[in-house]
Amino acid sequence: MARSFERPKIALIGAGQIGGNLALFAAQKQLGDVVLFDINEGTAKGKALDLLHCSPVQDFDAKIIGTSDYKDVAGADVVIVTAGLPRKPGMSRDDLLDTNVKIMKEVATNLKEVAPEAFVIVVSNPLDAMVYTMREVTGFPANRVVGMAGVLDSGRFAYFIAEHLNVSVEDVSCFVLGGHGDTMVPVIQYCSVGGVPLTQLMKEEDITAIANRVRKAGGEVVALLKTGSAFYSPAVSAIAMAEAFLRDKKRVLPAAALCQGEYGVEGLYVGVPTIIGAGGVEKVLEVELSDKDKEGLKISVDAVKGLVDEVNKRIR
Ligand code: TXD
Repeated sequence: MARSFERPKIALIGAGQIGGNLALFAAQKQLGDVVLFDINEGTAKGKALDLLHCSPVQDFDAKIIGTSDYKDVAGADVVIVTAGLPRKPGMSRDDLLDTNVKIMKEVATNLKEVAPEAFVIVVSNPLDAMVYTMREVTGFPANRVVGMAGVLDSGRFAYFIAEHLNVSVEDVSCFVLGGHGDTMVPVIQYCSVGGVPLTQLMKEEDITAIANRVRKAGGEVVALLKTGSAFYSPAVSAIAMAEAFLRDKKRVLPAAALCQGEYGVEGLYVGVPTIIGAGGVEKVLEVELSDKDKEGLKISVDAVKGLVDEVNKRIR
């Protein structure tokens, strides 16, 4: 009896701007079979069919289905959640909380039933509050519920540095800590270019200007697009996390992980350096921080706590 080499099953809850690109990138990397789920069934089915039409041209073998029925999500190995409203110009990520916490609760309730063993990557905003909601409602272990923000914010940080220094993005290493909002903390002391500390290559005022631009980079895209928020960069960032899990890459990636004492944080999801492999979030890395970054992280954690207090009023 031939063994069935079943491909991993990747469920994408939300088939919108980010969800559609998640499906394309997952298929192009042949990470597994894809289920595109959306309450708007036509969007899910139409994008799935369009993506299948790409497969002969791009030589990828993947089953891709569109659906609005959670039965099709059953047994997913990885679930990436983008269900929810995106920002419009003038809106903060926090403005989305009221609507998106209801959506997150609905998605989490269904995932608990149909995909109880999945590694869940939450993308929806306000990110730190939405991933907290996912974990609270599913009751999944902390290592199997994570939020995507740090890979995106650190990518933005790395790009601006590479652009300023006119060097390859491949040689810039950096990460961002804290909440996915204006209080995020680009950690300058650990940023390097080809192994050279950034502070030896750039003036302080230029570094500060880039750090500030990173904090506002999402809003910069929203202001230009006017109809929604960034979607290519969040999609590739979530795919990097899914790939680290599916291929047990033990990637060291910044991600919104549950802190249980690390950085003096208890019971909140905030952006921290993590190791992601087949065990999901296998470890939260606690690094030494300057007093300035410790203070910045505290401010960011306090902002996340305020959002989580609002979530608890709505899910308890
Ligand atoms: O770094 C990050 N984490 C952020 C996340 C980066 C950029 C955008 N971020 C957030 O992702 C954004 O603020 C939104 O909260 C989500 C999704 O953004 P996207 O741009 O993909 O939004 P769309 O295009 O509106 O897609 C959302 C889809 C849409 O097709 C809806 O029909 C669907 O979500 N939706 C649902 N699907 C399933 N179940 C429910 N209840 C539901 N409600 C809406």
